[in-house]
Amino acid sequence: MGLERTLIIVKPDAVQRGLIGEVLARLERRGLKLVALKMMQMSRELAEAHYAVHRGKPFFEDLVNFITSCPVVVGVVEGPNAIAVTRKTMGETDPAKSEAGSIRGDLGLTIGQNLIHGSDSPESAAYEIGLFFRQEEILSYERAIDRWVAG
Ligand SMILES: Nc1nc2c(ncn2[C@@H]2O[C@H](COP(=O)(O)OP(=O)(O)O)[C@@H](O)[C@H]2O)c(=O)[nH]1
Ligand SMILES: [Mg+2]
Repeated sequence: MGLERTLIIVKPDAVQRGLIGEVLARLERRGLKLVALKMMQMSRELAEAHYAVHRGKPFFEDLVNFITSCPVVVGVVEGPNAIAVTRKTMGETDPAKSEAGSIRGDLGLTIGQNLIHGSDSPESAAYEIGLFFRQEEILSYERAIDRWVAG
């Protein structure tokens, strides 16, 4: 049960639909700890770096246009197995294939508008966190509930 950190982005569709709180609340309720959080407008350059692994795919342009289309909320969450736990809480990439109970399965319909990004591996988490946050913006702190969610 390794303590991990992962990058999350509340995407433009969730921002526009007034679901920032709902999306973050689901991660918090899971027991994950927010250790960095900000609202920002992603530049094209940042979006292309963030989605570099998808460069050349047919949906790349649409994806960059979408993620830069309005402000997003970017955060780092921490917890035991945070990368996989966040991905499970998000659901599948395609909301139509996501289990009910997941963020995408409860709140989304189509792959282009799937509400949330979460890093998919320790390597991508390290890369993506480094793109969005300086070391000093990531906070280490104790919560009284930590021993009740990860004892
Ligand atoms: N329109 C479209 N968007 C896609 C497709 N595949 C992936 N995407 C978008 O690109 C994002 C990144 O893809 P991927 O890393 O595979 O999925 P994720 O890690 O679950 O977000 C997804 O969240 C979708 O928003 C596709 O086939 N069509
Ligand atoms: Mg991905």
